[in-house]
Amino acid sequence: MKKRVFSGIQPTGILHIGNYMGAIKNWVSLIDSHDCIFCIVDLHAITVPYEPGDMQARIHDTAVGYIASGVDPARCTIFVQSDVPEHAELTWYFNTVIPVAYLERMTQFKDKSAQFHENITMGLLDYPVLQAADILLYKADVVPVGEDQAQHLELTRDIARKFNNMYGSTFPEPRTLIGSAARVVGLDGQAKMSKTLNNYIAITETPEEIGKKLSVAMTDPARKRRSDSGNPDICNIYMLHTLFTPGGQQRSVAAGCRSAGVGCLDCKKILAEAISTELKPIRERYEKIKNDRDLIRSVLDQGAQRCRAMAQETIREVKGKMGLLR
Ligand code: AQP
Repeated sequence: MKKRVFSGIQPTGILHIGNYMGAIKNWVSLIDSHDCIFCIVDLHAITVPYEPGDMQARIHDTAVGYIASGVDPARCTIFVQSDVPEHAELTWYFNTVIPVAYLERMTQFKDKSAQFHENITMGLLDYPVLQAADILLYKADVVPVGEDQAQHLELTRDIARKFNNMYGSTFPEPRTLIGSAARVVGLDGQAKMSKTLNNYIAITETPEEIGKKLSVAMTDPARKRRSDSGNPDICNIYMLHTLFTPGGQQRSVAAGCRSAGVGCLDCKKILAEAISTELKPIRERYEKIKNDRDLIRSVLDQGAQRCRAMAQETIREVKGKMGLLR
């Protein structure tokens, strides 16, 4: 039996190189060795203000982005969270085992509460419980995510443990799998690269667009003139080189920055080329399938069908243990 992998991304905008390097590339590496389930988590995306009229287009674009990035639907399961109502049902059962104080401690809740302080919803507080339900509904063994999700995964294990203690052994404690690109910083050089912060390079951007965005991106702030030597260790552009640029070229960029032999503009041009090379096949696949509504519908329908059957089985077991099954 293959171990099961579960992970997901919110349909909050076009996928960016942070999502790709932090999560999706890892997903693709597990696709043949594991039973992989990849979700488009629309119920999470409605925990902050959003435009309902855009939601279906965003779900479509996210599915296209997954497939274009190498998440081959013939070798894994892709589905939309709200197509399987059992996610919300299991969340409710978990709400009865997890103390509110655990949720109030979550860093993402604190950050998003500050960002959306005019209406901090119950859904925003409950976000990590829904995430735990996503993962445990399928009894996943491994969850590949970026570093920002590590705290939520710890909470998922807490919930599994508490449920098992209260009602008997039911859920495994899933392992967090964080890849080498644990936290890709945005082009502002400060915050995590993020769809809503608009500090990203999308996986579909052309070499020209990538070059333009990089040309105004933050570098080592202490390097003011071309003749100043720079410090690649604190430069966000160099961090991106470590993810995209081949080793030899990467080392010569770092040495050139330290000796002031390579200026920031040249360094950014090399990076733009390296990112464009990595994204080229993704962009080409994206263009090829982006209007194929039948393909996307059939992938998501098949995924929902498989997941619904698995989810119903877990819910039956949970209801039985909680004394809710007639
Ligand atoms: N900058 C990042 N570096 C590494 N990993 C990242 N991930 C996101 N940004 C980075 C990983 O991508 C997966 C899905 O993220 P999500 O869309 O569900 O939510 P998010 O983490 O909040 O991503 P965004 O882009 O920041 O979305 P918005 O702006 O809508 O909140 C996760 O595995 C995450 O770790």
